[in-house]
Amino acid sequence: MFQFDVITLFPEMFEAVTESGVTGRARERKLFELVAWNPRAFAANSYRTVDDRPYGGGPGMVMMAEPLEKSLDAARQRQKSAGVTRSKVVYLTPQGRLLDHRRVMEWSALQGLVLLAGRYEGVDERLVARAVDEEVSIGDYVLSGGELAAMVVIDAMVRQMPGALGDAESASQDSFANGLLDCPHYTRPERYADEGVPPVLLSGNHAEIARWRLKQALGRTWLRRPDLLSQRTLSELERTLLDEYRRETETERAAVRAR
Ligand code: 4FV
Repeated sequence: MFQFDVITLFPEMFEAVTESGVTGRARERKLFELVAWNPRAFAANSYRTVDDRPYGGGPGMVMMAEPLEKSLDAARQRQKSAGVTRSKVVYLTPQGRLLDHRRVMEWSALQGLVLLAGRYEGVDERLVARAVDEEVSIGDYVLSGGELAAMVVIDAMVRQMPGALGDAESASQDSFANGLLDCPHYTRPERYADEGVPPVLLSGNHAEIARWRLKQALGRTWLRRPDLLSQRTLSELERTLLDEYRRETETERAAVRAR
């Protein structure tokens, strides 16, 4: 059972991943456990202070090192007593390296993760230097707290756990599992807003359908995320399919220009 511990001033927020959907079901199936630690419970004074004004002045407040370090110690101790030997402390911050599928798969090989969700302007840097293994960002924008980012990590990881997804669902079909964006999807009705469905998908020819889906995934990755293509070597078939897609796209564009 994978062990998640989160350090957060808002433990109740994590009900979003523990009480509903695929992740809620995975927790019921004991694929993972999540324990939240509130630094306020480790505050040194009766006011349960966990933040203070920034040295050097400026707006906002900074989270104090001590309540966080005590929370992290308790979380690490719990994981140890749960038999976890391979775990990491991850601080969710815009200053971190961008989260991607490769890192999710890397962490999936661990037995536990301790996720530090900050609030205010951030966390005292001395705590980060002492207790954090990795700083990770979910994107170049600023949230009001690290909780949503921590839940993004938990959701992405739980999907990779064997037994988390029903057989109808499979993480292997996910975008990025093969380093490409996903192909388009269609369902009933066969005609919607006077638009049909690509005929190959109604053909029942599974080889042709798989070929079409791979071609669409390659083409959309080429159009929308060429950076992903440059990180990947294409097979002979994939090169052929992408060339087809590019030629067809060029033909369509020329037709539009000619109108
Ligand atoms: C964030 C991100 C993020 C910064 C200040 C919390 C906020 C506040 N975390 N990816 N983007 N964190 O915006 O991970 O404390």
